[in-house]
Amino acid sequence: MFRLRLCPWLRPGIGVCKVSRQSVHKLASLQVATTLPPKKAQSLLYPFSELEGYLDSSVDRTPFQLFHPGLEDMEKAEKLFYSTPAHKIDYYISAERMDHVPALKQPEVCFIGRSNVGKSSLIKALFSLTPEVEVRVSKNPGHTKKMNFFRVGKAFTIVDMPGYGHRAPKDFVDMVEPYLYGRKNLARTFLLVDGSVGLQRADMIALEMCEEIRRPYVIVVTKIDKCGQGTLLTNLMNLQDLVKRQTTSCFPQPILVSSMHFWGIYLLRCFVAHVTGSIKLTNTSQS
Ligand SMILES: Nc1nc2c(ncn2[C@@H]2O[C@H](COP(=O)(O)OP(=O)(O)OP(=O)(O)O)[C@@H](O)[C@H]2O)c(=O)[nH]1
Ligand SMILES: [Mg+2]
Repeated sequence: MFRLRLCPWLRPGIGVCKVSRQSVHKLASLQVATTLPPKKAQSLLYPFSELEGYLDSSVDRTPFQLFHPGLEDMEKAEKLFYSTPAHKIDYYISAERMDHVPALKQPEVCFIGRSNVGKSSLIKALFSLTPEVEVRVSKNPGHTKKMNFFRVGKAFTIVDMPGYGHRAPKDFVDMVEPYLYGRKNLARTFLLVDGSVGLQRADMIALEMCEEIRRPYVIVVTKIDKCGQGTLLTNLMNLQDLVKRQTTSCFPQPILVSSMHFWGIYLLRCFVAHVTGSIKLTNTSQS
């Protein structure tokens, strides 16, 4: 079912490959993911497919599969996540206030969410093909204190934000709100919600903030490995209901990920590449 052309820097069947002094995670690339048994590969590439069977037949599946890129598009996107001399991926700068934020022309995407929801881990997973890019994660909430900018060549920038809620930096609102309102090149905000615990009060406040800002944003459901499928499905359906009833700027499809197991990482890379205009999709039902 899944067949990819061989990338010169990867050999199939080899779990870990060295592209730098650091090891690349065995599931970082599509090349390896697609050599797994079809069912496993399917759930890595399209995590919603895993849950679909548990949904009542009356539930409309369409909103969950609006963005459903084919392998060719995911492969195109993945190439952007390899650092080369001509396309360098690196940590650029950290900013505490809007006037410290670098003036960059390329489209930008940012990741916001409660402290500990998995923002930095998700960016680390996106960059797992370039492990020399250091993205710091911690089990202690409130770890990321500044807005951290990572450049992906001249294609786009990814911004890791501090979290809100428990142990958030006290100037969180002063730091993040002006950015979300004022950043001209912001192509998309990704609002992360922990799929294993569902929507919390702090998530509702963030969602209201995103609605007030009226710029396009997407909900990413994190840590989907951390709970049973029943819990995840309940949390997902509650979220979906809220998105349908109470949002206007939110993309109807929540993106499901596990940074730990790489579920959904390939699809999210493709989404980021797409919304920043870095690739032209050949095969999806919607942009
Ligand atoms: N099981 C599981 N744990 C995860 C996943 N993603 C992140 N974690 C764990 O969640 C904790 C917080 O991860 P971070 O990525 O640092 O969270 P953050 O949102 O950046 O947190 P702040 O910077 O404090 O706002 C760490 O212990 C991670 O290992 C996941 O997909 N699955
Ligand atoms: Mg962080």
